[in-house]
Order: sequence, then C-alpha cells, then structure tokens
Amino acid sequence: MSDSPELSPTDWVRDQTEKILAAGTTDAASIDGMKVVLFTTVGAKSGKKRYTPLMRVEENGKYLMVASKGGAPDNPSWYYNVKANPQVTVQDGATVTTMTAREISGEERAHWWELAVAAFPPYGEYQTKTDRLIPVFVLE
Ligand code: F42
Repeated sequence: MSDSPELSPTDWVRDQTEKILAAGTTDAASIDGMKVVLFTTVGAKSGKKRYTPLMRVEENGKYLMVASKGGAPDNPSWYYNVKANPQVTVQDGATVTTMTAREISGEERAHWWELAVAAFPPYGEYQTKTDRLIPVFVLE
C-alpha cells in the first residue's frame, strides 16, 4: 500500500512502532514503564506519512509532542514536518484521532513542560544537555 506510513530508520524506534501496530494498541510499548503515544506526521519535503512514537503527555484530551530527541543539539526531523504539516494523527491505546499541532511558548509552554516532566522525568535532564529550548507542540 503506497499510503502506508514509513517506519523509523532507527532500529529501537522501528521495533517499538511494529509492536504497537501488531498489537493494535500503544500499550504494547513503553519506556521504563512510562506510556508511549504513536503519532503520524507528514514529511515537510517528501510529503510521506511517517510514524513517530513519543512519550504520552495528555491533559483534557489534548496531547503534547516534545521534540527532545534525547537532548541532542538539533531538532528532530519530525519537528520540521509538524511545522510544515500541522495535521497529525494520534494513536493513544487503540483510539486514533486527527488533531492540529501548534508550537507553544511562554506560560502555556511552562504549564505543559511541568506535565511533560511529571509524565517522563528524563525530559528535565534532556533540557540540561542542550542549548536549544526544547520545542513542544500542543495537539487539539
Ligand atoms: N523522541 C523525541 O524527540 N521525544 C520523545 O518524547 C520520544 C519518545 C519516544 C518513545 C518511544 C520511541 O520508540 C521513540 C521515542 N522518541 C522520542 C524517538 C522519536 O520517535 C524519533 O525517532 C526521534 O525524535 C528522532 O526523530 P527524527 O525525525 O529526527 O528521526 C530520524 C531518525 C528519521 O526518522 N529520519 C527519517 C529518515 O528517513 O531519515 C525521516 C526524515 C524526515 O522526516 N524527512 C522529512 C520529509 O520530508 O520526509 C524532511 C525533514 C526536513 O528536514 O525537512
């Protein structure tokens, strides 16, 4: 099927994505017991759909995408994909919805950053490893 989203070229990310797809639920993948959500983004240049698993940060039906990339100096490729194509598909458990991503700043970012670190404490450490302010998108 030409319309099938691309899997990550990174082995461990592809493995986690394949487990989610086989099970039909994001419960099939986690990091140290913390939950994962499966996003599908659209390539900024290629226009290809791409699976992007990220940690689950949710509040009142809204989700966060944290472009941490483990505290790397550069943004992940998917950051540019979401900037160019903000319509993103979200799978949480077995439920799939399409939402619109918006990069946030200031107090709104500060609120969500607290939730992000509560959901996945290593985000706090990742921020100390990089000079960039880790970008975050809220999906609503
Ligand atoms: N990454 C995070 O940044 N934050 C998280 O919270 C997070 C959690 C997480 C949980 C489980 C898991 O399995 C993975 C997790 N990851 C998390 C890793 C995440 O899924 C990504 O692998 C990571 O953020 C790196 O993203 P990336 O987009 O840089 O990945 C590269 C390796 C990649 O997929 N490259 C592809 C490729 O073929 O080279 C796609 C390239 C691409 O998107 N091309 C665009 C296009 O148009 O198609 C053009 C991009 C451009 O530069 O314009």
